[in-house]
Amino acid sequence: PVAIHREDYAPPAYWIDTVDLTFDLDPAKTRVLNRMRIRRNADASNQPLRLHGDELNLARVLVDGQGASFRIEGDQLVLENLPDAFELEVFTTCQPAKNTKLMGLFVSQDTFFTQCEAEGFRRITYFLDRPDVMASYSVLMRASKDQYPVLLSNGNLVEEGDLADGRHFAKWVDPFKKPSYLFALVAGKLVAREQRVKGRSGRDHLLQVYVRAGDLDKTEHAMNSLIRSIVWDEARFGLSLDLDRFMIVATSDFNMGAMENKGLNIFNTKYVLANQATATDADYANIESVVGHEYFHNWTGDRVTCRDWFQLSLKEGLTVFRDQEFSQDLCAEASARAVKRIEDVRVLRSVQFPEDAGPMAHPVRPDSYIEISNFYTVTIYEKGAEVVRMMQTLVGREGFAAGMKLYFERHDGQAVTCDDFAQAIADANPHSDLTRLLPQFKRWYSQAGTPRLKARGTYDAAERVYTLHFDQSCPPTPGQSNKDPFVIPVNVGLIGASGRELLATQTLVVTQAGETFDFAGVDEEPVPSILRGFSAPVVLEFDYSDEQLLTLLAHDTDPFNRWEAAQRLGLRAAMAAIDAAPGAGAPVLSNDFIEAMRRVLTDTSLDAAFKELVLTLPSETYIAEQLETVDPQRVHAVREAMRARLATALHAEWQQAFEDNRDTGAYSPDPRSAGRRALAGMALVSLCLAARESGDTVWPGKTLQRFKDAGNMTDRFNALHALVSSGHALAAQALASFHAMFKDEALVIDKWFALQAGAPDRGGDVLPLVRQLMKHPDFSIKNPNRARSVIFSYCSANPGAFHRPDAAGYVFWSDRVIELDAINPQVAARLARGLDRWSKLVEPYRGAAREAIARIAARPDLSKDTLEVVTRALQ
Ligand code: HT7
Ligand code: ZN
Repeated sequence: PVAIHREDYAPPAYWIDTVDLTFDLDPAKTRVLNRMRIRRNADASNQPLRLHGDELNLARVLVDGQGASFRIEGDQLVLENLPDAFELEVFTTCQPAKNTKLMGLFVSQDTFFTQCEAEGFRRITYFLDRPDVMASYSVLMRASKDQYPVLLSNGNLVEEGDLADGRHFAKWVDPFKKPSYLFALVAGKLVAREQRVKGRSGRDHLLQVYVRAGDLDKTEHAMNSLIRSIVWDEARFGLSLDLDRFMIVATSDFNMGAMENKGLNIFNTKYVLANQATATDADYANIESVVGHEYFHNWTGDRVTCRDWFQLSLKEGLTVFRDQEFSQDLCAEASARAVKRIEDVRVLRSVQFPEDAGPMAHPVRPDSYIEISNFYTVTIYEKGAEVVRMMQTLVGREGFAAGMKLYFERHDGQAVTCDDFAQAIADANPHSDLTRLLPQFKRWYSQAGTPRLKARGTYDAAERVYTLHFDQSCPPTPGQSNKDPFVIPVNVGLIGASGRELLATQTLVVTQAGETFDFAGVDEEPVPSILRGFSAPVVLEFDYSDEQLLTLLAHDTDPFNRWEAAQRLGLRAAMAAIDAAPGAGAPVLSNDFIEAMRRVLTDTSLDAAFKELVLTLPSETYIAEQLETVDPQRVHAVREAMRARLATALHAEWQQAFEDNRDTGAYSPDPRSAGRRALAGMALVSLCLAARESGDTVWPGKTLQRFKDAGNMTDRFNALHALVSSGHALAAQALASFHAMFKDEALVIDKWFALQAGAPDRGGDVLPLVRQLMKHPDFSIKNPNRARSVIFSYCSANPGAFHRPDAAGYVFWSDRVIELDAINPQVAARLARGLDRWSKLVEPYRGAAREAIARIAARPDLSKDTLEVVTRALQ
């Protein structure tokens, strides 16, 4: 397969102004008639028209109503000797029922859906399937009225009616020009929750959330989230809904979370359906942020889109930033905002940082790709959002809003680049550091890798001056051996030894490889609180003493750095235990650390959600990232020992925490109640773990009772999790009753599978269990959610069970990648990322992992998705 390079971008040789599509929908063979008005691009060189296609059966091609000569070259339909402007009619068929890739037009539970981003439209019809070709669409759909009573597409319904033979039709016209990746169609037996709302300017909108008949009682939260999103975007950025009708449709077969098709968002059911009996607090929060994310794309993605797919972060990084801000702004309390920020940073550091250090590392604006689907990554999304966040830090919140306004004034209706976005933010803030440093700042877009920021401090008591010195560097990444310095906004405050804040937050802008900053009028030797709020996506190294970290944990006014201090202490303890000779007998946690955790757990001024985050030890993947070479079993054993120690040493406090937070009253997913449930759940896990060590049966019994009595899914699932993760005998009974209770709720059954596949390994028991789960009648590898709940939960989220000295986990993984690749290459390629960090492993894991990757790479007929991932892993 050939790589596509950003530098080779050229405007299209033709423009497509209008597209009139007629669909005769049939699962076995759908007929698509595509009439386009096309004109030559006067600015481009004179070339043939090359339309993209993928797995289409071509029946007819007419130019201006006449049979035309054409040829098929690979996947392209090529026409030559065309007039400057003409009508092209292409008639094709496709087979939606056989479409297991879930790209293009596919069938899920007897309903037609489309997924066109990034290159799925070419699986529906021949087209210039690239985001800079924006056209006006009209869509005529015809289908059996009985089987497909609801017919939806983008824009407005302009006509509908009955046809002969029990068929009916609907015609939709989208008032906005759009790229083909935003096209959508849905046809099936669906019902909708509806709500009419008025925008700030008084415009009426009809909002609809479409689901299958039995799921209507699970749509209230999604609808409320949509309304909150509309209100927020008007208030924060002055951006209003531009459509009369905005629809969300849920499908249980979907490769990703959701898709922002203009006016017709298609969602994975996981991010729509919720009621208190079936969804956890985390599900509620995810639904709110994904509904927000897709809605915000209406401006950042749909109204202003990407010139080419290298600019993907233009819409994704910016829209993640917007959904993160939305979720934070919905928090009534500052502490809840901080909790959200910590959660976002946790994802960035435990998933994106490893990506940036591995074989798939790429800049936020990549330079090349083989398969664009492989670049829907945490770097494009989450690191991209951090780049936008740094811009906001450098120009201020108001300045950023002004920059957004200018961006839309300049580029509404256009397909643009990351440069255009950065330029608009800078131009709206002419006196800002961002504008002064713009070319250097844009290295965040062009250089991959996570910068290291080494800081050291000196205090001159006589002069009352504290000096902070920074050195920055960035490790090499594939294709980029040397990096130039980044612009790094570093939020800093100073704390006195007794906990008094000596200096409130200031933003330092580090631009050099080495740079020094002085703080005058500092009365005592301070503890620096550096990178407050995680103001830049860097690894900060500072040689804190344990006492200094304990001071920050107890007193920092910045909640992020309070949490960070505990993470540093936990990480330090883990590293020391990993370095110590196995069986040396040294305690895995110091008394100071345990006492600090006791103080946090009993501190009545702290929110439960914050306590839960502080008491969660750094993850195994995060610990592994800090090591030169990784023995995954050692990392797992050490972390488990640390968890067990915290569980037993704080037994009385866990009991109290459970009692204090066990009852949250009538269910509401608000951050405060959710935080209390999270802490009660963590307490149960700890109490069951401690019971395992001591042989006590009281807490497992109480946990089973709580599982039975729970009034909401969060409490029920947390109790089940406590039994399963402590390996208690009562877990089997609870698991069986959970399955019986929720056998008709697919999303809950996903949780049931995931919990078991992700359970701590005891003597190698998880892999046989996973094999058994794959034989369960409810398992289907073709359904991405189900495949993720079993296979990904084991291979990508259960390192202690997956990294087996006998390599059986890796063999299982390679078998599944190969199996999935023939069904759904996008899902397979995600799974194929599971051993990205193989080269850090110690033997025998390293050699076995390499062999498993090579085994996949050696398969003939591998999709380019999976081939790109495994080839890069082996380089
Ligand atoms: N923009 C959407 C991307 C997406 C996607 C990409 C490839 C294959 C399937 C997909 N489904 C959705 C998602 C988003 O960021 O909003
Ligand atoms: Zn997105």
